[in-house]
Amino acid sequence: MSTTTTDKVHQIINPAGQVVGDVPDLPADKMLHLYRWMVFGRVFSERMTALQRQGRMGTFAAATGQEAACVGRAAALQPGDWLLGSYRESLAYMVKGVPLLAQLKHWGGHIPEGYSYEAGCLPFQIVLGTQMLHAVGIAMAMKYKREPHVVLGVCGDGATSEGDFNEALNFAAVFKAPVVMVVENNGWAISVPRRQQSAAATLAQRGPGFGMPGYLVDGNDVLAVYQMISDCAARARAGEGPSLVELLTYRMGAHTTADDPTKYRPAAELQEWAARDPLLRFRKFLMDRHWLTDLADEELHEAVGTEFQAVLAEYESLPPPDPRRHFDLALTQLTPQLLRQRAEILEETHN
Ligand SMILES: Cc1ncc(C[n+]2csc(CCOP(=O)(O)OP(=O)(O)O)c2C)c(N)n1
Ligand SMILES: [Mg+2]
Repeated sequence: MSTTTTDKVHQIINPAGQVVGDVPDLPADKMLHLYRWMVFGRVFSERMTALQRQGRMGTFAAATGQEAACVGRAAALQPGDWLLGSYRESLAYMVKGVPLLAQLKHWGGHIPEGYSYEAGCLPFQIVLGTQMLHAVGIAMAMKYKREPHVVLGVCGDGATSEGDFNEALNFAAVFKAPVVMVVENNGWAISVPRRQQSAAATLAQRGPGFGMPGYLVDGNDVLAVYQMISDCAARARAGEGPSLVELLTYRMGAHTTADDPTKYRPAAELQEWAARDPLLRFRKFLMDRHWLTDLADEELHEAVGTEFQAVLAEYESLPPPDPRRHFDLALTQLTPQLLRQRAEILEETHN
């Protein structure tokens, strides 16, 4: 396996919706399945943000603008494969099989929720980069057990500055772990821009330094993401070792509902990326092939909204989360400070 990297960005559909690469051989219903998930992801991020503003949901991390990257990578995996990510992985986890209700419960403060061992997804990691170590660990277990599966470890551009990210890549390369390491470069780590994160021209360049190939992919092109992750997963499955894939995308919204990006981000940058919206270009691709019409697209948006509302109603009929669990599941012995906080919150919530 070559360990060179190329600065050429892998792309199949350009921002204008034109085909510029080899389209993967997928039937129309599979293409529409990818699109449906992308629309679902957009609606999910919008509604969750609105719910948080109404006091009906906890702090939430939207993935608006990152739908192609999330859907493409998760759809490329097979049952038995694992997908490990951070707080921005909700959509990808749902594509992999984590139920929407579990996501609502997670963001609404019910713990432990938001993941599923059956679907191959561990709890979101909040401590940046740690999931990359877990991904390599699971991959090594699969290798020992000779299981024909792979693990996808996903982190952000900011997380690449963590020691854990670099240790995980080194170990994976040395021991040829069946893992694909994905960096979702959305341009920002809260208020820190990508250029202040690393002096390297691309984050994909790190791969060859560790002895694995590194690839740059247009993360707003769902087919390019799907194909690259499928190819890297196939190589890992065949015992050819890990790869590093950098998905170039953009965080169109705030870091979380607790953030205001207008304080640090130029509006022109957002406009530039809005023109590369992943949904618009895939929609055009599907329409050019007559696989989607305006009417079918409208119906799809409606169906997705109805699906969200139905599960939301189920979620809102549940009793509120028990705040005791946040403390009691974290530590067997609470510190005096935590004991005090526990008592305070019980008083505030009349538990
Ligand atoms: C080890 C660690 N340091 C700092 C933080 C605080 N923090 C939370 S999110 C974040 C930015 C992460 O940016 P990036 O990795 O690019 O992911 P994104 O949020 O853009 O998806 C920081 C610094 C943390 N959670 N963990
Ligand atoms: Mg980022």
